Amino acid sequence: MSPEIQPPSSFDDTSLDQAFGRVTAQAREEAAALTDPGSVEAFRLRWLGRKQGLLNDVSAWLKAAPPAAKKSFGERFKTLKDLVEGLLDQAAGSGHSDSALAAESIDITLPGSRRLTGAEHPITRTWNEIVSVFAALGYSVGVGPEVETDFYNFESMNFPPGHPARDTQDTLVIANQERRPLRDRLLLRTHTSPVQMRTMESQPPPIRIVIPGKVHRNEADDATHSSTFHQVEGLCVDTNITFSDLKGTLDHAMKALFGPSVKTRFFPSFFPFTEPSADVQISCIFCGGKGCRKCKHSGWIELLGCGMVDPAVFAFAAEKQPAYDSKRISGFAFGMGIERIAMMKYGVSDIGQFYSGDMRFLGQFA
Ligand code: FA5
Repeated sequence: MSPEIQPPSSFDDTSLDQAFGRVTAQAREEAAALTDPGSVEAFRLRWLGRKQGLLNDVSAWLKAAPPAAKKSFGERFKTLKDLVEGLLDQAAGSGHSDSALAAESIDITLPGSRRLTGAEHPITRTWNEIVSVFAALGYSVGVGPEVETDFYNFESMNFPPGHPARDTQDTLVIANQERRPLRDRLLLRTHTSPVQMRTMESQPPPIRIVIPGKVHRNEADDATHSSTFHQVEGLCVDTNITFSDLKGTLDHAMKALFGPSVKTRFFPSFFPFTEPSADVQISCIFCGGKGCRKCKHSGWIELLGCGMVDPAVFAFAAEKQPAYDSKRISGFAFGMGIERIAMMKYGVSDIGQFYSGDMRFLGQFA
C-alpha cells in the first residue's frame, strides 16, 4: 500500500469522509500540476494503473470493511474514481469546453471551396504529342544540358570558330571563361542539335532518337519569336538511310500532328550540320492551302528544318565512336520549334501568351 494513501481509522461515515476527502484533495492537487502529455500519462498510471494504481490501494481498504459499511464505501469509491477519470480527461484535453467546441464548429451551409483541376501547359502538351508521334515509330527520347559547351553547340555541328553561320544563332555566353580554350567555353544552347553529337558519342549506330528541350537565343521578342523557346530534335542513323526516309517520316509526323489531309513540301535550305538541307512547309491548316492572311496568301506555312547528316558531323562523332563512318552509314536529322507548332495547332497568334501565366489564356487548355 502506498504510504501516501492513509486508510480510514474506522468505517463510520465521518472516518470514510475524511479518508476519501484526503485522497480526493491529493488527486485534485496533482491533476492541477499536469502540463504536458508525458505528465498526464504518468498521472494516469499512478492513479488508474491496473496493478499499482493508487485507486487499487483505496479499493483494498474494502477488505477490512464490515459488511454494513460496504455500500457506503462503494459509493464513495465510485465518486472518487469518476473524479480521477474526469480530471484525466480534462488534462488530456478531451473534455472540450463549450467555447472550444463553438470555435471549432463548421457551418455546413457555406459553399465548399472548389479545387481547380490542373492541366498540362499547351507547350508541355505539344511537347508530349510530338514525342509520342515519334515514340510510336520506335524513337527513344533523349535529353542534354541547357548550358552547353561551344564544342557541342557549334564546332561539332560544323560551325567552325569565326564562321558566319554562328551569327544566325547568337546566344548568352557564361562570363569569365577567357582562359579556357574556345571549345570548352560554356553558353546557353541555341538549339537541341548538340544532343545529336552527345548521343552519337555515347552509342554506336543505329540511332533513332527525339530530343525535346529548352533553347535560348539573343533575339528580340515579337509575336512569333522568343529569346527562350523549345525545340524537338530528331536523329536517325543507320545503313542506307535516304532522303526519302526523311520525307516519309516527316510527312507522317505532320499528318499525325495536324490531320491526314495536311500536305508537306521540302524547300532547299542551309544548315551547317546537314547536307542537303531543307525547310519543311505544310499546307496551311487554316485555309486548306487556298491562301489566307495566316499563310500570307501562299497556302503554305514553314514549320521546321531538316536534312541528311553532314559527313563532317559524322567525322566528329567517329573520334569517339569509329562506327560513324560516313562511307558505311547515313542518317537524317530534323529540328522543330514546339511553340510554332503549338501556335498552329491551337490558333495562338502571340508567342508571348505561352509565358504570360495569364489564367484566362491557360484556362482554355484545361
Ligand atoms: C535549328 O535550330 C536547327 N538546329 C534545326 C535543325 C535540326 C535543322 C536538325 C536540320 C537538322 P532553326 O534556327 O531554323 O533551326 O530553328 C528551328 C525551329 O525553331 C524553327 O523552325 C522555329 O520553329 C523555331 N524557332 C527558331 N527561332 C525561334 C524563336 N526565336 N522563337 C520561337 N521559335 C523559334
